[in-house]
Amino acid sequence: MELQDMDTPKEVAVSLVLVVGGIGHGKSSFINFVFGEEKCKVGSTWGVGKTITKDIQEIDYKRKDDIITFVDTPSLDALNSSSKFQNLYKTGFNALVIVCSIKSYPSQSPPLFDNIKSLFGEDMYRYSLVVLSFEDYLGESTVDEFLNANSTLKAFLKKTEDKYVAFDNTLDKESKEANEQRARFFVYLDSVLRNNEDQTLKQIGRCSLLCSCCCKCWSWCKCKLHLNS
Ligand SMILES: Nc1nc2c(ncn2[C@@H]2O[C@H](COP(=O)(O)OP(=O)(O)OP(=O)(O)O)[C@@H](O)[C@H]2O)c(=O)[nH]1
Ligand SMILES: [Mg+2]
Repeated sequence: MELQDMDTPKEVAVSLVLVVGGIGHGKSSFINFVFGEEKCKVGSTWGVGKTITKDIQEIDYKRKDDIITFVDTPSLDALNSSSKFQNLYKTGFNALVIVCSIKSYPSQSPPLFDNIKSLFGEDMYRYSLVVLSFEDYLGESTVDEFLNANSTLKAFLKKTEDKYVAFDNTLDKESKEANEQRARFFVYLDSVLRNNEDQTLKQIGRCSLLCSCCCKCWSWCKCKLHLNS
């Protein structure tokens, strides 16, 4: 090894992973579970529409060769008006973890997926993986049976190439089952990160000139030449 290599600190890759989902679907609990300790505030506001997480919170998960920065989020409405979120979105996310509660589905979740899609656009699928939280609510049923009974959700998951993992946030965090659950999640997360390499899910600005490509499809300019940024 050259002396120069020893002096230069190794550059560590940092991936920004946004965790989104409905109020009370277990976003913060999921992050705590991954870390194995309480990093984010958790609480029950079942049915009253109030979010416990008031603004976004970034927490670094250090691995041997890289760092994953998980971003906990409040409700989607609050998220959209958060300047911290808007700044991160301009930088771009390496992955999107959508937390969808088995307990609340289907009463809330179809509009939830529509809202997420309208916030992030069609590009989101290749960055997305879904955590089906509250797996403990399945009781004697299997995840496959649950998905077969919920075709809208099944169709959504198909668009992510079936990147989903059922998750029980109430498992003993030290147990063998908990480690297996974490490992399953990281297999999917790493596959999303690998597939996108240097690309990120980022906000595309509005075209200020209404150039020819906007006029053709009447949508946001994707030529990146005329962005307000
Ligand atoms: N039984 C069960 N309870 C869960 C699970 N995940 C979360 N909870 C509980 O659900 C409630 C809401 O969890 P949070 O993690 O605060 O949910 P959140 O999505 O972060 O909620 P907001 O920040 O309010 O949007 C808490 O009482 C958790 O203990 C799960 O997998 N199973
Ligand atoms: Mg929360």
